[in-house]
Amino acid sequence: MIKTFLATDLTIDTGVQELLLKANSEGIETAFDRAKQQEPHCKFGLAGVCCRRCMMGPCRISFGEKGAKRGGCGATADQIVARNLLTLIVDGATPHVEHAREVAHTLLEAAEGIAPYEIKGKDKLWKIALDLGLTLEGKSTNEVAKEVALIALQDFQKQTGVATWLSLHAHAKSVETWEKLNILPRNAHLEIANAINKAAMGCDSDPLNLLLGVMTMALVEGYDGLHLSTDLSDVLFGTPKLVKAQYNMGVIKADYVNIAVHGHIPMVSEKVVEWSRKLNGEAKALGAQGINVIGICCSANELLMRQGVSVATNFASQELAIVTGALEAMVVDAQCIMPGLQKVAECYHTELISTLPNIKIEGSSHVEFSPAKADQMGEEIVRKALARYTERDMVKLQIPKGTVEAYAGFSVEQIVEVLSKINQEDPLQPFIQALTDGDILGVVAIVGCTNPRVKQDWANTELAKELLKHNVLIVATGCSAHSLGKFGLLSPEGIEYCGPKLANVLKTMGEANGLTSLPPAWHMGSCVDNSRIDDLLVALANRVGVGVRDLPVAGSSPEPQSPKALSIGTFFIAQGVDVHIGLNAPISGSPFVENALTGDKGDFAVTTDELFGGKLIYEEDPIKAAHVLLQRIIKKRTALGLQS
Ligand code: SF4
Ligand code: MSK
Repeated sequence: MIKTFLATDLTIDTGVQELLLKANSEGIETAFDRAKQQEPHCKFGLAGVCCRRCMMGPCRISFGEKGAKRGGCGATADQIVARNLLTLIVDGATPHVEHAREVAHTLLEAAEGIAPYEIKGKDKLWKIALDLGLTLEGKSTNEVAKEVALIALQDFQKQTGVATWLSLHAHAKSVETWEKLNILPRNAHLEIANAINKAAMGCDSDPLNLLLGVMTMALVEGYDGLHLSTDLSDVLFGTPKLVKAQYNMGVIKADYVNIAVHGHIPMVSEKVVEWSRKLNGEAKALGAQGINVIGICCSANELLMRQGVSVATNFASQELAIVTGALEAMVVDAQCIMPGLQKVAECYHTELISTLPNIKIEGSSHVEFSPAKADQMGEEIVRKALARYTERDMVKLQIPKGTVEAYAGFSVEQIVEVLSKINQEDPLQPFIQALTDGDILGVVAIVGCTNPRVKQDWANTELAKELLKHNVLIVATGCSAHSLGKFGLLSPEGIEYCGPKLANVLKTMGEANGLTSLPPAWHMGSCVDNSRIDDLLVALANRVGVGVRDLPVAGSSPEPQSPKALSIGTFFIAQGVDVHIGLNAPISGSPFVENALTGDKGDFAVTTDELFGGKLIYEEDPIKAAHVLLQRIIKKRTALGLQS
């Protein structure tokens, strides 16, 4: 428990600070305590030089003159680090690939009338169908949706050719690069199996070949993870539009039945919202004002973007939402769910409910999701929450006060619509003009997590503010977007942090759309919605007639926690986008791997900077990181002949 350090050292979120003190006084341990208990972290693990791939080991490579330079099988540090990185990227990409497959399967069953979901995103469906070369004439929505879902599922089966979702979305110049390097993926499952096979004991021991395998996995992540998930979720639930909601623990309401949704899978969270609305009257019969659904992590993003559901908190403080004593239920599906949640829930009346058939939590309740039985799941979950309301212990109730207004819903379609109010004929033109003139110096995507190893929300917000000051527009996803939301950067008032040129652009764009200004950071969605950022970059590159690698843009994950942050980052590096991380990837034990990813063009035998046009930048100080990104953006502007 927090004894030897202060809550103010752990997070800049004052609501979380208040709840950390409450947890401490009640004897409850959280991720912030456990992270401290793990210090100091194993230096071999941090450097990526320990190997557990066979029972001759585990082996580890020493850093100094003395000690082992090879594992029992003869593997070197370069080989071990490259193999570990490959499986780490598989760990990052696979949850998104499963996410995408589950959405595709749900769409298929919805189209067949088996799953109770209405297809809300008809425009998106028609667009995807046309892009796939399907004919629409004489076909019903469900017939087209079925054809699209079946083609999507081929991206998990086909043995030859290139993954269809890559062909749908990738920039031609990027594809040319990937083709030359022979790294184009065929189907997601095949490439995951191939990567695990490459990394197995006694298989691939060529560090360069292993790194090319990393880039193939990054493309699997990008297209059969991110893009496929976003596209088909938009088909099922609609494409996000500008929406206003609230942030912070204060969105949990004392006089309501509170249900938190946490995880990533929208089929689960959408049904919880639907059934909460249907059963709202039953909460009133219990003496509550109604049912209040609030979000955590990326389930929050999915519901915020499409339904305007408010957000309580992000990854590092997920357990603290329960410490308010006001949650009747926390519903979880997949990814980023801390096993520690159950122990905290047991200290309160909160019921932790897992939902996916193959993802269960020791000690929690389980209400199983399947596409066909989604309504039964939604109703049962909400009824469980209603039943818990009367068990609430009022002595333990403490909800930090105050919320912050935020705008979200910046899908590419919505951005185009916003810009079309300035130039209807050519909506991207005003944006490109502002970039060309330097009124927008560049665009940086701040994405990824919060991590109890870093002061929560601090690096995410400091980096954003420093870039805004230099007229760099921010786009954001994931838990980083939540950090920005909590501190007013998703609100028009946030333009106080912008340099004058960027502030003017945002005011002009906002006023054309009935707002005082657009927010300085555009919330583009959940982790899988990094696909939207990719689509925006491809659209800009196509409109200007350059490659994505030429654009004055970059990505950053200042507080990464999940391997997903690394697999997404690697996907953007494959496009030629520089990516900053605020905690190091476990690669420093291999000069070859570290240089390949972080070196400049011409620095080493092979660098991603040389092959793709983008590289990995590791810097813990967010202000220094902002300036490294600014330099890289200015370098790209100069190459395009633009003033800075
Ligand atoms: Fe050791 Fe080689 Fe086995 Fe790894 S694969 S544990 S380095 S013997
Ligand atoms: S939920 S991957 S902590 S962003 Fe997408 Fe947040 Fe990172 Fe999980």
